[in-house]
Amino acid sequence: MSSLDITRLDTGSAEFDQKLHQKIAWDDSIDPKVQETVREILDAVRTEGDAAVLRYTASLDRLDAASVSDLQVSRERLDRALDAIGADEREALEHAASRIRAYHEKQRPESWQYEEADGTRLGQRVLPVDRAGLYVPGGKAAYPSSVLMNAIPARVAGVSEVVMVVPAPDGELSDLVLAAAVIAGVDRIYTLGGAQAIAALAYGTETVPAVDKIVGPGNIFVAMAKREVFGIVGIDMVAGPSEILVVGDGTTDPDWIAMDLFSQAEHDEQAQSILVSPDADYLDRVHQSMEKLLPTMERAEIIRRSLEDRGMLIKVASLSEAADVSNRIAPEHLELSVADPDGLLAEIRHAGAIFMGSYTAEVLGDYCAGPNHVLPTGGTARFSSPLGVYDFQKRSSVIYFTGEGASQAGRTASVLARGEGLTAHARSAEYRLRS
Ligand code: HSO
Ligand code: ZN
Repeated sequence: MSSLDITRLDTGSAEFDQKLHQKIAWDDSIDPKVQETVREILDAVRTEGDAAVLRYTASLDRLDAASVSDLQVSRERLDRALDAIGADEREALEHAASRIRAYHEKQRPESWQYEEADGTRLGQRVLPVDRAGLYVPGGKAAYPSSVLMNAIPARVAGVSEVVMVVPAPDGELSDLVLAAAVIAGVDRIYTLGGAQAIAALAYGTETVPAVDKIVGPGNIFVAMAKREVFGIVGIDMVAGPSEILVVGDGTTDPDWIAMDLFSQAEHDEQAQSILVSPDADYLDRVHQSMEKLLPTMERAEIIRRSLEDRGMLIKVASLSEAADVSNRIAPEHLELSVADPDGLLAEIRHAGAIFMGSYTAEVLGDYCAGPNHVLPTGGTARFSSPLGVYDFQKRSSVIYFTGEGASQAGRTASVLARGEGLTAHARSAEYRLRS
């Protein structure tokens, strides 16, 4: 049995606060070298368009093309991808897509309007952005599930065109990613990656259309490029490492909890997995399960590093205190693996997604429950929400005054305008007053 050195904390101990803080913190400082490189690339694509995109794609992805339109994935290639994947994979993608679609349909906000006695009408109109860009990482971080999670809400929102970019280093493309894109209803795909792809989507080039919003995960260059173009276009978020916090009262099989913690840890070494329980014995039993199961994992080394660097087993005095600890962390994923999850839910204030009871493992939410798996990380669940239909829409206020209404409101506007020393404002209102 290989020993696993995972941090044990007790909320009753004097150094609990400080140790918790240390473990939660992660380095999100901006590397000036990355920023400089990214700014150079953004600038080149903004001023030179396709030519710069082709140059960076040749040098960084070793992918030569005569024109950017040659980098658009053809209909035949997409059909080949659909044929190449297994029937079970195709069915699973379709099943997941339909559940994700059904859930997101419920999110569609309605436009509204109300009328006052004098005929004044006030409303809010909700409309989709015209075009959305979806970044999909290449290589081992290319998750077909993320293609579904990002593209489907855009489609449900009514976005007219969804453009996807995915790097194809040396021409290599994942059939599952392409199949997911077709099933999710992506309109066109370019094999582009890195900051140059983000630049193309943000500024537009002769070939790649400029989009209004860019979503999707990526490496530090992509994350930095998204930060830099924010303001010219909207972005979803700049995500940190993924996290899970499990609250366990001892009712769930320790092997199940161990594997739930592993499922987050296997994403990458910086991912964070935390178990909180009022039962010290249970923490021991889950720890033993982890030691037993770790050698059976394909990604054992990543899991070990993640758990030893950032993992925690926290002993609390009660389930209420577990809720307090969770609220302080505001985890991306929270499993309430307890006998009465509904009772405990009432005490939870901040979490990206909440998984209720022993059977509801995070993995179900990662793939096919229906809710989005793009969630606020690093404690940002205190003020932000899962990716959703609303991220691909914007609101306009609609205001209609009758003569009567304008006369009433105009008096107020005129007084306030004169108070601000803005005479044109005041007179614009006063012209419309009825004596
Ligand atoms: N747990 C990840 C999503 C994911 N898991 C994709 C597997 N594939 C972040 O929520
Ligand atoms: Zn996952």
